[in-house]
Amino acid sequence: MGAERKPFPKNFLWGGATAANQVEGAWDVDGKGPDLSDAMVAGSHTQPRKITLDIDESQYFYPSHRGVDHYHRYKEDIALFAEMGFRVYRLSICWSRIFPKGTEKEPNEAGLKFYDGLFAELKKYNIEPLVTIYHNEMPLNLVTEINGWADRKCIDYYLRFAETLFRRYKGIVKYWIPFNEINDLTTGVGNWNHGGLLNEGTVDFSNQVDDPDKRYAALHHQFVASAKAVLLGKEIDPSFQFGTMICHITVYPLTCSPEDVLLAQQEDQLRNRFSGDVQVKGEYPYYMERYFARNHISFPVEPGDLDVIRRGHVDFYTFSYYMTNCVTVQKDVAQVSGNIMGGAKNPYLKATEWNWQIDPVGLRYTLNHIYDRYHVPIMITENGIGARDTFENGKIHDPYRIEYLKQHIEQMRLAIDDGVDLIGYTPWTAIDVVSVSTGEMGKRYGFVYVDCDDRGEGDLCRYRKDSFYWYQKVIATNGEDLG
Ligand code: BGP
Repeated sequence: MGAERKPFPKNFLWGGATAANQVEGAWDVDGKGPDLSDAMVAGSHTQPRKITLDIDESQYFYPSHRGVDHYHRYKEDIALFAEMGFRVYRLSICWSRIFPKGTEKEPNEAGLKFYDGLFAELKKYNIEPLVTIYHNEMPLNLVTEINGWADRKCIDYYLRFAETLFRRYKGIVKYWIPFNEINDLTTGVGNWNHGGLLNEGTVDFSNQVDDPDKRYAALHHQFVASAKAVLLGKEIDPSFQFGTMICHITVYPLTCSPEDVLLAQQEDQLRNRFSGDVQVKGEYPYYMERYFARNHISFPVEPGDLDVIRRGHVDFYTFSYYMTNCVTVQKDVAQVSGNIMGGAKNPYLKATEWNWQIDPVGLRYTLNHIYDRYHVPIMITENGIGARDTFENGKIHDPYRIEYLKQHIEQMRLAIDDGVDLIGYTPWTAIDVVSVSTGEMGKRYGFVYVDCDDRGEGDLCRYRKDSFYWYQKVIATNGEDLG
């Protein structure tokens, strides 16, 4: 074997990602029903997002209602993605646009028409769609009627939605992700937007009342729904490829004390491996049985569920990667925030304004960690930096974003050289979108700037950031020229 550095594979899928609830807007247009994101009021890093089941626009501002109006501007947006050279675009299909209440027998044709148009536009530029079927867009009706995924009936409603998409987009979409960040339900923060679970007493997104029995029942229902979707999808079109999507919370022990190392292993099992093991290996891992028993957690598993999970495993592994955290048995150590959960502060890393620690080397570590365990192709389906951009005379200079992405891509290249089968990269985000955790527009991730502020003010015009041109060059050189 030669020791020359391995390049990015020739057909590497470079692109970008968004999610319907953060980008589309048009929340009540063409028959769309409200989804759970539409009930989330704008907040900030310090002010939690209120959840209001009765949507009251006269009193509150709900950023998803207008999003960045991708619904009406998708042609312009896709042309910009094509200009960057995207080979893949990760998007989600909004459930409540297709089944406004979630319970209908027939889909909403106007909703499907929108996605017909969007896929036609992608095809025009030869951009491969990567579709997330469920990305926080549960019809609000299912939340109020059956408490979301806590109810097993949700599996059938979801499958009707998935089947509609499989039949309609057979031959158009090949790559499917049944659930975004399915492991978010291993934390209390996942209750609302991942599980559609609103326990009594919850008033905002950051301080949710948790009921672990219900939460793990919901997660189990999602595992079963995902496996059934895989089996059904492959029956409809055997060339479909399905991927898990894990919010990868890479954890380090804060010190080399064996207690910290053990704690880091346990956290990794609970947060990352558990959901990956169920979806890729098709089995509930041994350590979770003990975790449930020790924590007195129980939820119903019906006969046949484990067999479906075993047979309906996915083909590839995808994950989001923004930061890493440390854990320790010590008390009173400095803390940082992070995606879905924070942890102890790592003295070797810097953090963003939102206190998410930046760790490019951790990405190489994570890629090896995952590949070593599963040996399936991997895509990084979210990675990026939330930052404030300054708009001056039509220009946005964002060297911090270029630096962040460049360092992460360098580590991807090293991981490929380590032998990891990395097949794609869709950074978060293709274009500025509404932030989930804070509801702000000011926490920007995109290559394309959208004129819209935290109160929804702005003309929504699009502008190319410096990172847009930089990424265009990265793609054109297949990751060789990182600037
Ligand atoms: C992930 C979600 C995305 C996205 C991202 C960044 O968990 O899948 O939808 O929003 O986090 O988080 P935030 O928007 O809170 O900055």
